[in-house]
Amino acid sequence: MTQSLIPINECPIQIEDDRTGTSVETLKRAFADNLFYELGKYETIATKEDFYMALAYTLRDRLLSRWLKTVKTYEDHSVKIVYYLSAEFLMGRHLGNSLINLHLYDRVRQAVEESGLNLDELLEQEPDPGLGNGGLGRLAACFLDSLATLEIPAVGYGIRYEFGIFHQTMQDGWQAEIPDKWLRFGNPWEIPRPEESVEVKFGGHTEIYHDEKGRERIRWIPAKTVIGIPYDTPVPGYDTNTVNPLRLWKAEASDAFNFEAFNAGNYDGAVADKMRSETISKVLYPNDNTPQGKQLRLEQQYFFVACSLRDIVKRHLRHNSSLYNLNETAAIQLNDTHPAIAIAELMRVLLDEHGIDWDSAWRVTQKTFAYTNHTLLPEALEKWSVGLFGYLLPRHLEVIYEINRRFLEDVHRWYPDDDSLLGRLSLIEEGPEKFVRMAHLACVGSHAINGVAALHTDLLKKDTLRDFYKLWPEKFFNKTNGVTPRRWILLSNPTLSQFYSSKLGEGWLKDLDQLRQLESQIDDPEFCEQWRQIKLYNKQLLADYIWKFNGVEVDPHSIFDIQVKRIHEYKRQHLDVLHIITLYNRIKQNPNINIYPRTFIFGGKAAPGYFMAKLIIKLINAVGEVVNKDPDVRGRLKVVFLANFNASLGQRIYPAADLSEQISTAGKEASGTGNMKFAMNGSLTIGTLDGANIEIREEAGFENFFLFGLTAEEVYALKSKGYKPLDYYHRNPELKGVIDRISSGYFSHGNEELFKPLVDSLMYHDEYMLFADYQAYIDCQRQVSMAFQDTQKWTRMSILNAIRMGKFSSDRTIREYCNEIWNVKSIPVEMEGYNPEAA
Ligand code: GPV
Repeated sequence: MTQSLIPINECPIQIEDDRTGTSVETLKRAFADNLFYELGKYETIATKEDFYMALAYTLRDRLLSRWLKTVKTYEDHSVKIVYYLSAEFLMGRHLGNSLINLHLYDRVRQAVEESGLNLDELLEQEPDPGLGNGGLGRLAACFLDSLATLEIPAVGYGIRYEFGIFHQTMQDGWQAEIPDKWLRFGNPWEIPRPEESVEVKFGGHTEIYHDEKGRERIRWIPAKTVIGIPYDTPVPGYDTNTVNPLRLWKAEASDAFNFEAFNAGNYDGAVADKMRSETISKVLYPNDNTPQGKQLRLEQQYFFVACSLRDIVKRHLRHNSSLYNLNETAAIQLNDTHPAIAIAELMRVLLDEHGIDWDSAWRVTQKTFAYTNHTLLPEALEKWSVGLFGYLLPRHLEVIYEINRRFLEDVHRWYPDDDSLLGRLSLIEEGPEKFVRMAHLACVGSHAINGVAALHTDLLKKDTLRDFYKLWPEKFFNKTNGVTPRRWILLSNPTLSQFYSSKLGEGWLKDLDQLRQLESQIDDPEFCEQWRQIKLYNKQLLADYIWKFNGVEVDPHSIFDIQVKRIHEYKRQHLDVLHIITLYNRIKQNPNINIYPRTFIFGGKAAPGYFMAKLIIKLINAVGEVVNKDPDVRGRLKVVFLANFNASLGQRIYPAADLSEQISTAGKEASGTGNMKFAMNGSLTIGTLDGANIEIREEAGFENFFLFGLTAEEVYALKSKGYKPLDYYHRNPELKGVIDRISSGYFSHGNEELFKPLVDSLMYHDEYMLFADYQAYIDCQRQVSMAFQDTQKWTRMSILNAIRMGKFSSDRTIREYCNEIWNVKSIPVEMEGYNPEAA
């Protein structure tokens, strides 16, 4: 008999594996073990961060078994994989989400409590990974959640920015930016994979040569090499074993390159160049809906695209002998044009590195890519100067010119009499300076083009991309956005979720349409009363937060009227301010006027270089300072700006809202997704006929939505006939009173200059037509106040909004992409004896 190393009776290994087990006892033991071995701490010297980290490792362990089984399942099946390429992923905190998706929330809470700690406090320790600006980046994160939940093989590819979106603080009512050092304490959710690093080339020139068969070929002689190192973060599905990777690339200098420079005696030069290479993944550009034509930004785009494509091609070639059938194993989705350079890069790889002929390469490329457009703002369409492009990516510029030559030749053949069409469709914008139009590249290189809400897709067809629509109507799709109910209902609003589950079971979390079954209870007073209690409770929690962080006391019985989103003129936060000042002026005129109490809550970041957006933040704070302490107001109006709006703060805010402000100029907001999060949590919307508002209104019922303002068509018509904002100012005394109040310096300690740029821009241009919509907005807000005072009516509208939002689950959106664009199927991941519920 062989002697075992550890006598069996003393063996410390438990029957239930400490890395996968999910009983409370095992979780406690694993938590303590991770604190000791991963953090090198014991209880009495550990900080809250240490405890958070130990808990994060405990969850990561439980993700790993599923993750590896997912990898194995996909390898065995050699399945078709969705590759979601995005410059931004706004994931939000991981810990709470893992607890939810692994069904471990209650048991981990118990384990943590029995360890003498508070779970909510530990959850608050996690830095919010803010690798995105706003809706576009958050959409990518919701999509990854739905992909894993629907058991679709998928990889998210992006950049591991060392600094994500800046941290916003308030200084004297102005926005101040602080760097986001989210990696300071290390990141327990990621696994670096240096063995899978890839090289990315930049600059240099191209040359012609003859290959061994005597064929003329082109090769790129680059000037510099950068290394991309992948960092993988597990993305678990809800209530499945599927765990897909989010693979983010970090840039490092190539040793080979430095070595040459060192040997040439240029040590400090080599070190400087090393830093320059690493700069590529340093920082997220903080612009939303306005591209920055900076060289570094183009370097970022090409960097992550080149790394990702190399990875995709490598994975394909493990099971296939050539790349002619790449489109059978890969569906690559371009999240806006930021990764559109992938079209030229794949062509280069197929042509130059694999010797594939142009026509075959182009066929494979078009079948592999699909493109999502996220904006109608003309100034937001990316274009790169041909000079810069050719300097950084000389071979890609050649490829783009050749794509364009062949494309325009086709167009000329199809429409021989329309010469201006060629100029409009060209991938190159002509003029004193030439530009590469990235949206045009994305359109010609993809088999599918989609907008993100019905109106947006219509306007793309009619306006922004109309010439492409004329060529290829069959390429156009609408894919109305959605958001994940796991984060945006279950995690954000546990009280409402428990209420739902007590009535319906948990099926609604994977099939949000099930909430409609609750419509049968809408006349039950008990049901409605509970609904009100839940909302009031959530409002109280937010009121506590506001007291803690802003020092402003707000009444949870007042209307919580909330606008949170990036600050942008087209989103019209300042229209909301015009309403506040209107009410304030009415009170000043007659302090005894009957005004229902309202709390106006704002949140959102301004791009650091966007002067007008920053001035809007200052105006909100300035108005708040006056209104909040004016004794005539008697607390009936409160104005609060919550600093540093991000995913985590959103989770606190959406459940507490009564009124959701979705007031963009019609035709400007592609979809909006905050609108969906509010409505799902029982807010009513005051909104224009813009983006997904239109579809929200259709689902909720017209009578349960506060609609106002010009339609996109009316905006267009009014613009064409000549819009004169000043006429509105002169004809509307209340509007005049509001503007004059701002101009007088009333909100700026007598300084008449401070808000002049904002006032002038409204009076003399008003690009976004605030004045045209002002009266309709004010009237509609009066309807809101009336409706709120009819408690039963309001409750009914709130319930109907929440339970009719099934369409806006990102699960629905992803199913549509899978069936209509990607042509992929679910592949369940089977785990023997592995049932988290039963454990
Ligand atoms: I382009 N969006 C964004 O957040 N950043 C951008 O740079 C661009 C678009 C947003 C749109 O503004 C929203 O309307 C939309 O809901 C979101 O993308 C997701 O599609």
